[in-house]
Amino acid sequence: MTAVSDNLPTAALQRLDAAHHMHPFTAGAELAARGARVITRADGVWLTDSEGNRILDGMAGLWCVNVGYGREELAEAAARQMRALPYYNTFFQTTHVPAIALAAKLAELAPDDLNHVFFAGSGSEANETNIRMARHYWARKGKPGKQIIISRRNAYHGSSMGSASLGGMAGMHAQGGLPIPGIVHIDQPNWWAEGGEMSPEEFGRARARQLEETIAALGEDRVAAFIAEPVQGAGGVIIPPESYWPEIQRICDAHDILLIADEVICGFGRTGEWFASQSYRIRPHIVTVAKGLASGYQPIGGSIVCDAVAEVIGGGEFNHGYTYSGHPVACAVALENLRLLEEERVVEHVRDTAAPHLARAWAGLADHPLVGEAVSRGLLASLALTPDKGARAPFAEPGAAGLICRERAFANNLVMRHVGDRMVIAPPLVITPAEIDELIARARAALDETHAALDARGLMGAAA
Ligand code: PXG
Repeated sequence: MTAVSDNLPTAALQRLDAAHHMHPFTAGAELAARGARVITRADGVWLTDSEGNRILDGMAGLWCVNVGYGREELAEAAARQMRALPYYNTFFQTTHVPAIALAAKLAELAPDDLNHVFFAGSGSEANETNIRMARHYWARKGKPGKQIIISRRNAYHGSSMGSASLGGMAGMHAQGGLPIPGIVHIDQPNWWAEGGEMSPEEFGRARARQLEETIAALGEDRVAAFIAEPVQGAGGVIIPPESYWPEIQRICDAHDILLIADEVICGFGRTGEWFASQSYRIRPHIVTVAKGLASGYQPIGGSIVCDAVAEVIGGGEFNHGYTYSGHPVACAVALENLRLLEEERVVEHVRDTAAPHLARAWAGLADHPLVGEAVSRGLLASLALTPDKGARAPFAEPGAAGLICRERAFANNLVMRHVGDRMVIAPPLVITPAEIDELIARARAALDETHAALDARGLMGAAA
């Protein structure tokens, strides 16, 4: 067989991909027929494909390349660590310098008494850890009945059995016998789609109070924890009303349950603070991290744990861990990534420059006839597509508009994702104001072309 390299023609690469590579969250046969786009290189916020197109990556890979592509420092950090110590475990009373240094750095960056880190290889693994840790915590506290974890519909917490059960994606629960026992879901704070006649603030409080009602119905002595993303990412960048998080915090404090903030997307500058828990004034017991921790240059995740929980868990043996918990190369790259974010003041760039610029420009898309709301928080932004802005109406054929819009964005060399009929972006944090303007121009072109396609196909009808 010829060596597979980017010297092969695109069609040959696509044929081999279709024959042997099973893609996540993809209808394989359909993709095989059409051929996957082959990405070969990247720099800053720009991807290059095998046909030589330059594509603006409005999604930072998969919400993770915070520091941007092409950073030599991260390649160097990986190579240095591979030469010194490519692998060692942290299980049997051993440790190593990259894991020590990264845990200490995360304790310094994370707010309040979040001073301890349990490492994992991904966000899914970290949330598996959180399920076991929260349940084990209460068992060690003499309350073994506190086992239920409350989560939300349309949440995303990962794709493994436990983490997908925490998630509230109906399509995922429909495959493979999910959810696992002991997970209960409440409704999401998505005002645009579900707020009806309520004001956003009334609605935010009402949705938060579902947590209190659910704790009461289950019994406080059966509930271990509540888990949520500060801003839902994969659910469509749902930015909660300002009233939501203060009410959730009050309820968690009042009812003696753990609060787990899943910051896999929100962490490491995405919202203009190191952690979204800081921007929303949330005081979690456990914070899930992954993605931006190493800007996607290495697979790594973890749970940042408060003193009180770490003390209880550490009082005995916690029978849990992964071969790659605290992988030295991943830790070394994460540390170097955090150094770049800090020294180049990337979080301040988001807060003071990029996010305000995006907020203004993105809000301007709300004048487009297809756009029902255009919202952002930091460098997370979304559009609700609608056939009828005034009524906040969904399309009669849900998802078609979003899919067309994603394809039109791709055709304009912009990666913009769709979640049903919401369009979302989360660009690298190093994006410049000029690049944001370019992103908006391409998004607007995609919206215009989508509108024309929907009209031509008779798809502008609202759901009855
Ligand atoms: N929590 C959150 C909040 C996430 O967004 C995970 C946990 C799981 O992380 P890992 O590293 O196991 O993938 C995520 C991941 C999408 C999409 O389509 C989003 C994610 C993953 C895959 C696809 O938006 N988020």
